[in-house]
Amino acid sequence: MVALAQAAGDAGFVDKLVIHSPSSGALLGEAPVQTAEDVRDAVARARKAQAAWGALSVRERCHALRAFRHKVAQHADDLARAVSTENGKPLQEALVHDVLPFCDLMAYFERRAPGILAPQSISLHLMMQRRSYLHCVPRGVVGVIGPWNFPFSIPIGDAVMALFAGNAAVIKPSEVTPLIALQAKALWDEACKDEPRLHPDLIQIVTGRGLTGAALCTSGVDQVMFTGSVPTGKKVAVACAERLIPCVLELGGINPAIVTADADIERTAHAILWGAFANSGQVCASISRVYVARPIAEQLTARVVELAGTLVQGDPLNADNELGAMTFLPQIAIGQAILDDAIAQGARVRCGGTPNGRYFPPTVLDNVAHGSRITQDESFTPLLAFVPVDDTETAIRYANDSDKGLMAYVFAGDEEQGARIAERLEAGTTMVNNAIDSHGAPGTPWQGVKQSGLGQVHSAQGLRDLCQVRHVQTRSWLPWMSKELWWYPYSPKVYGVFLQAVKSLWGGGGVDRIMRAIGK
Ligand code: TXE
Repeated sequence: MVALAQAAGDAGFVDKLVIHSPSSGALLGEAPVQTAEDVRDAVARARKAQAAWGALSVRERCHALRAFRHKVAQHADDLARAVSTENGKPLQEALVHDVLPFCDLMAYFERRAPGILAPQSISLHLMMQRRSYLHCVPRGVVGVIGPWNFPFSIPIGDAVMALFAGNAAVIKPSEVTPLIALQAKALWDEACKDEPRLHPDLIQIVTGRGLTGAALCTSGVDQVMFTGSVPTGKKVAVACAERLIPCVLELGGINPAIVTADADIERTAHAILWGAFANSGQVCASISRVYVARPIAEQLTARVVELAGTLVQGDPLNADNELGAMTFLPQIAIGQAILDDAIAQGARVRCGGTPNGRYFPPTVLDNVAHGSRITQDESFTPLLAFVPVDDTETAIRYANDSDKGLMAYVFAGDEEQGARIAERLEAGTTMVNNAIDSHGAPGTPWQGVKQSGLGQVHSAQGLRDLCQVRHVQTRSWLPWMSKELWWYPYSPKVYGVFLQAVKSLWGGGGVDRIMRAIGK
C-alpha cells in the first residue's frame, strides 16, 4: 500500500515516499522527499537549459521533441504496465488513457505549434497607419504539479506542452504515484542522447508531498500548471498571486449527464457505464449524476445495471479486467460516506455498494434525491446516481446546481437539440452523446468553470498561454510624418479638428454610414 506515504501526509520534508502496488501490496520502490533547496536547484538548472532551448525556432523545437515521442511510443508497453502497477488502473486504460493520448498530443503539437505560435498581425482601426503584431515568447520555467489518477498523461503532457512553447519544466508528481514520472524522466534522458538539441535539465522531477509542491510554487518558476483538489488549487493560486505569475488550475468536477426521452438507450447506457466506471471513477470528468427523462428512466437504469454486472474487476495487469484497484486509500472512505448519505436519504442501491479491500465495485443508485451529497460532492469512486426528472428545464437547473463546472454530458436523439441543451450547461466542456474522452483530443481546450479551475490546457490557446504574448507596433505608412497629430503641442485648432472627427465619424451622420459600409 501507499500507506506510509499517505499516513505521513504533510509531515514535512522528512522521510521518503515508499510506494506499494494498490492491487497486490507489493513494494514497488521509493522516492526521496525533496526540500525547498532541492526544488530551487532544479529550477535553476532548468532555467540554464531553457536559455538555448527557448532560442530555437518553434519548428526546430518540434523537430527535436520527436525523439521523446519515439522513445515513449517504443516503450509504450513498459509505460502502460508501470502506470497500471503503480496506479491500479486496468492495463488497457493505462495504454489507451495515458500513453496513447500523450503520443497523439505530441504529434498534434509537433505539426501545429509553429502555426499556433507564429506572429499574428492585428487589424488596426483608427491608427491604420500603424502595423501591430503579437509574438509569443517562452515564459521560462514552468512548474507542473501532478495528480495520481493520470500519473503519466497529465504531468508529462503538461510538461511537453510547456516545452513546445519554449519553456523548461519542473514536475512535482503526486506523492501517491511518483515512480512513473521518474520512469518518464529516464526516457527523456535517453531521448536527449539521441537528439542533441534536447537537454536532460529541460525536464526535471522533484518528488515529495505537499510541501515540495508548495516549494515549487515559490521557487522562482514563471508559471504553474496544477491538477488536484479545489482546496490545494486555491493555495497554489494564492502562492502564484503573491508572485504575480500565472497558474492553470484543473480541479475536478461533479459532472452531470442529461438524458432526453428520445435518446438512444443502448449508446447512452454504454457511454454512461464507461463514463462512470473507467479508472474506477477516479477521473475528474467522470459521469456522477444522471438526470434522465422519467419515461425512460427505468429502462436506462436497468440497462446500465445489467451492463455493470458484466464488468470484470480484478488484477489490473490482467488485460481482460475492466476495473482495477483504487489508487488512493482515503478515497474509499470518502466514497463510502457519500454512498451512506445517499442511502440515508432514500436512494436504492441497484448494484455494487460494498468495497472489498482496495476494490470498489461499480455502484448504481436510483431514487436519488437531488441535493444529497452524491449530487454535490466529488466522490472519485465508481458511484453513479440516477435522478428521474419530469422535463428538460428541471434537468438543466439540477445540472447547473453545483459549485463545479468541468464537464457535462447530454444524451439526446436529436443532436442539434442536444447541442442547444449543451450550450446552457455551466461546464468547461459539454459532450453530446459521448463520454469523458475529450481530454484525448489535444486540439480542444481542457478547462473548468466555477470551482473547477482557471485557464486551460491543450488547444491552441492553452499553448499560447504558456508564453508571454507580446505586442509590437511599427509604422507602415506615412513614415515621413515627424509627429502624430495628437502629440504636443496642443491647441484649440487641433481640439477642433478632433471634435469634428468624433462627430462625423461616430455621430450617426453620412461619414459614419460610409465607414460602416466599408467595414471601418
Ligand atoms: O490532491 P491534492 P490529492 C481530488 C480527489 C481527491 C482529492 C485529494 O477527490 O480525493 O482531490 O487528492 C500537491 N502546494 N482529485 O490529495 O492535495 C500534492 O503533493 C502545492 C482531483 O492527491 O490537491 C499533489 O502532487 N502543491 C484531481 C497535488 O498537489 C501541493 C486528481 C495534488 O494534491 C500542496 C486527483 C501545496 N500546498 C485528486 N499540497 C483532478 N482534478 O483530476 C499538496 N500539493
